[in-house]
Amino acid sequence: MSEADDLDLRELDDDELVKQMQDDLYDGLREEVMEGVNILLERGWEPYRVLTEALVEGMRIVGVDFRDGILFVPEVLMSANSMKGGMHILRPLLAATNAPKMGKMVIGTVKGDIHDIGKNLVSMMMEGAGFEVVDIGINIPVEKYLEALEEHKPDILGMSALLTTTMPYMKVVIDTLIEKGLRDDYIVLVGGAPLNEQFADAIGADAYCRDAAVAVETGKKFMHQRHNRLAAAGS
Ligand code: B1M
Repeated sequence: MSEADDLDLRELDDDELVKQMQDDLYDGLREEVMEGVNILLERGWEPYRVLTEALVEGMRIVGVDFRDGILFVPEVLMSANSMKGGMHILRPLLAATNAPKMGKMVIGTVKGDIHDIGKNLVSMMMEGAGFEVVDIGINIPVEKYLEALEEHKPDILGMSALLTTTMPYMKVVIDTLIEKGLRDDYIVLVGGAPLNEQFADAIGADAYCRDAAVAVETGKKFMHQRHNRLAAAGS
């Protein structure tokens, strides 16, 4: 019997439980992570707090040991699977909203890149803020972005990249939009751990979003500007 089997998560206080959940995420124990999420919610924690303090922080720790060669792909996949278990519980809570409809976003992770946890979080939080989100998935080539823009006619195009080798592909997408005379039809927001504001400026995106909360604020800000411009043009 493992140590995790012996432990009754309900006997832990909040700080101990959060620490234990981060350890369980590290060890890829999906059921335990999900149980921890449910206990924190029962104790009155806001879904966003559970997400950031227990899950996102846990995944940050995994990332450090992955970088340092202590954890390898199979283990990190199990951590990712545990994180997704927790997100599965939080998703309807974060997406439940009475917020007025803000606009529509198409989002995908760029070609060559299969990281999707950050993108999924952004999608959830944008939905929670009243955006309609069309998530077109991972490893998305420019043609698929164009198809989705044509089909869904969003206000915002969101792109995610987690690798230094894949982030330049965002420029390929933006340059193609420029070539086709479509660039000004969309607000282009980009995000992912290796990006920064200078990179977003350099590739011609409208803004870099450090995290999902910033993506929501930035999306809202640009939608307000867009509505004001349309109102001014109509008056
Ligand atoms: Co990968 N991986 N990985 N990985 N992985 C990183 C990114 C890495 C930094 C790890 C490390 O070395 N420390 C490193 C990249 C190094 C670099 O490029 N400089 C790396 C590597 C090297 C690799 C492989 C090449 C490993 C290998 O095969 N040898 C390989 C590449 C596969 C590929 O894509 N082609 C690989 C594979 C994997 C797994 C499959 C095992 C797994 C992904 C599982 C999945 O996503 N379903 C994985 C994971 C889990 C990670 C780490 C540990 C965690 C990423 C994550 O989910 N973070 C990561 C280390 C790290 O980032 N610290 C790492 C949690 C998430 C909430 O944060 O994704 O940053 P994040 O999203 C944030 C913001 O960035 C922002 O908001 C989000 C929410 O707040 N944001 C956006 C993100 N996208 C946005 C889009 C927007 C707006 C905001 O649009 C509007």
